[in-house]
Amino acid sequence: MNAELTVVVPTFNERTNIRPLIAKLYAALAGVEWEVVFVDDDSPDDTADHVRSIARSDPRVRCIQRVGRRGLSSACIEGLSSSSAPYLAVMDADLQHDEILLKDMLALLRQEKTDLVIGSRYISGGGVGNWDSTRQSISRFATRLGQGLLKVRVADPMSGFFMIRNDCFWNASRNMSGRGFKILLDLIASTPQPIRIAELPYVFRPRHSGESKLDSMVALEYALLLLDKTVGWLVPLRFLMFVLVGSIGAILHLAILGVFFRIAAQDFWTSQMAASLCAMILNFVLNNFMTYRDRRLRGNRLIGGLLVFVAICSIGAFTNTQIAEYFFTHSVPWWIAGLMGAAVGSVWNYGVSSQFVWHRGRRKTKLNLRPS
Ligand SMILES: Nc1nc2c(ncn2[C@@H]2O[C@H](COP(=O)(O)OP(=O)(O)O)[C@@H](O)[C@H]2O)c(=O)[nH]1
Ligand SMILES: [Mg+2]
Repeated sequence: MNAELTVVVPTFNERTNIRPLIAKLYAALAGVEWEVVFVDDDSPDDTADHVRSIARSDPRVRCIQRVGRRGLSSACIEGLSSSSAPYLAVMDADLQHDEILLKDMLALLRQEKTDLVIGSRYISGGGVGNWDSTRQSISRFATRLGQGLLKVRVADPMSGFFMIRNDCFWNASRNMSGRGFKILLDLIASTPQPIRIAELPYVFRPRHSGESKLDSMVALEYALLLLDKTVGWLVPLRFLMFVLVGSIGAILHLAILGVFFRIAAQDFWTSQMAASLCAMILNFVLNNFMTYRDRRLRGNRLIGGLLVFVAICSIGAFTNTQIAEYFFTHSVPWWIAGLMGAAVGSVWNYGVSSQFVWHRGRRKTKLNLRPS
């Protein structure tokens, strides 16, 4: 079967929604050659196993199971990248998106006058269903921010329901940040040339079963996506986050130093060591939670990561003071000398820890050395 349409569905703990969604796709896409790819981030409820068991007898169904990674946008990108169909759709697993729209979206794309069709809650005929007024206001505010970023007018750039031509996705994919939950906004902001966009209305339905995965981090992830799309070309966003976290660490460092040295009357060396250690631990925790959220260390790897991080930062701190002292003794004003030391220390800490603490996808492979 050569699929004309691939529907990509990101999943995390959606086991109970899989069969109902597939049934709805069958009904909505009768007469179309389609396939569905579930991209699951190793859900504890074994969604991926469930999808594979269905896929064994249904060639329209595929599963990508990602281990050790989380993220709605990056999951969608991986699913979209796995398709060779000319048209690609993204929709949620929980039946909140109206699958009836898929055929109309496809019909529009087939006419070749449109590159991207969005299922929109914010045009006439669309709606957000039973959201309370706070959630509506937050969503409208976030939508306005997103619209400010885009060069084209889109009523619902935060929608998670859309269909796009395969070549348009690939044109954008290299510039996409893959952060957070707003893949559509990321996609439109990443297209090298303006694309032709249409919007079709639908009403957002209540979740079929299970729970929403979106937590308080959504706002932070969204802010990061907007930052990445505005200043990301100038300074890597991770570095900005790293420096922000480092600044929080520096404030804690000073506070603890003050407590140990002035209040607890410890000697300066002991106070400074205690303050440094606390600041490094705080920095490690915050970086693990925010800067490297997508590569977060867990369990045993957390302790090993912390030890390596402390070792790297100790070298960074030593280099920092050496450089600052060198410039200071060469008549550079104290604050410029201090900043230069801090800049070199930060770049060292960032560069080395991203390689040795939060490196990307370098896994140990078990070698089977037994002769066969
Ligand atoms: N692969 C993957 N899917 C996710 C992740 N977070 C959410 N999802 C899926 O993305 C879709 C939308 O998430 P949902 O929790 O329903 O968000 P809400 O509709 O805004 O409450 C659902 O199908 C989720 O299962 C994630 O980290 N990885
Ligand atoms: Mg949902």
